[in-house]
Amino acid sequence: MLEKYLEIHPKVKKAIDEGAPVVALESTIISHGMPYPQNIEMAKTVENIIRENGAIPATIAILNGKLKVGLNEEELEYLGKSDNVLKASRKDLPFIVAKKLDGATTVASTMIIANLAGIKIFATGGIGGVHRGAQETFDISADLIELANTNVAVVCAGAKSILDIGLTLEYLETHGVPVVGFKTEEFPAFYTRKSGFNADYKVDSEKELALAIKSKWDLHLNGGLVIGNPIPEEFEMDYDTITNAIENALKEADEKGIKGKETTPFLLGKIKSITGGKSLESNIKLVYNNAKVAAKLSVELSKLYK
Ligand code: PSU
Ligand code: MN
Repeated sequence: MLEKYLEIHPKVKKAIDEGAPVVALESTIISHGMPYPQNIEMAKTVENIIRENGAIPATIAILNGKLKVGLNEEELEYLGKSDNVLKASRKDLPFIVAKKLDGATTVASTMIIANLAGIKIFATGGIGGVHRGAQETFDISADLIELANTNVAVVCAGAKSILDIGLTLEYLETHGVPVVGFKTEEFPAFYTRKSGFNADYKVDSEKELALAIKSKWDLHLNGGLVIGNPIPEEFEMDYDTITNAIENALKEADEKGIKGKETTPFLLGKIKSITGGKSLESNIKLVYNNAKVAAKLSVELSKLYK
């Protein structure tokens, strides 16, 4: 049945069937999270970093209505260049598939498709979360609900302060999603290493983390994990610069009445222009750092499942 919908790249399929390490990657970050041409350069480099660290990359997207797991260069370039690629979260999947459209997958929909394909580890930049002012707007990313339900571990650089980090962590706690600090006590804040909030657990190695992930799913504790891997110090942004940029971006989004799925891409674009591209540079570097940890983690996890 699923074959009708799912198209797994032969190299990825072989790795999954053999229980070899595979890392899923999202495509909203390519189509809506970063500008051209840096997005394509980032997408290709991330895949190479995963290979260099012993795993097979599987970038996920929807092309012509097919759920694609593992893309070729041409497909990556299309996602980075085209204006016809829709931002696809859980709610969008059925329509993009049925209408044979193209969609870039968010954390939520990448988790769904990775899980259908049998991939357990996923690397990205940042997760969606509870937005600031959600008490009024109810803007809570579908990523959090997916993390509550779908068995995929997500390596990210924490949550940006365009979100309410405290409320995001509360939401995850309520839904039983472990929030892990990779070699840190503190949950990172994407552009900066510190957020002022603690992770639930600090782990010091990929192996230690793999053991906890396997235990979770062995115990039928369904749902994902959030692994917060701080941006390397040398690429971290100045706290005041980024805070100021975020405040200004939020103010402009409010004035322009930006809502719903447009919110995150709008804020990211604004922050980039306010910081003169510095935020984009940090964003790219932290994704590379997450790809490395995710690849090593998938190597450790695959040993446990052998
Ligand atoms: N954060 C980033 N870059 C991104 C996103 C989040 O730094 O590209 C994307 C991810 O795909 C994430 C999505 O899943 O935004 C969340 O969107 P929303 O808040 O509309 O659920
Ligand atoms: Mn939203």
